[in-house]
Amino acid sequence: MGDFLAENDPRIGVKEELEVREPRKYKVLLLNDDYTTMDFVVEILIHVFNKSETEATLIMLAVHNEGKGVCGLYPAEIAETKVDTVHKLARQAGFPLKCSMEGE
Ligand code: NFA
Repeated sequence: MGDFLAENDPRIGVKEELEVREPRKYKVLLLNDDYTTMDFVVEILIHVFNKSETEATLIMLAVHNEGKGVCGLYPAEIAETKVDTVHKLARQAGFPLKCSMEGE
């Protein structure tokens, strides 16, 4: 009972090694439609997805031309909240804009 160094003393406790891992990320997508205005989509990309006006315009045009486009990669709960926020803002503005998420 005499000669343990404090930092290694098994009587004090084992130092646990907990691996820290990145959470799984999900793509959040915007879908094209014929009614939502280009300006509204750009505003969504700036305010919900934190894009610059230039980036927002490029993503909006990609969605317009290709049918869908990636707005960002987020952990599940954040991705779900972004999808809900887009649908709520679109509904309030009277646009049918759709947003979805897709696994990595
Ligand atoms: N296609 C829409 C228009 O021509 C613009 C749009 C872009 C809508 C991206 C939805 C997503 N007004």
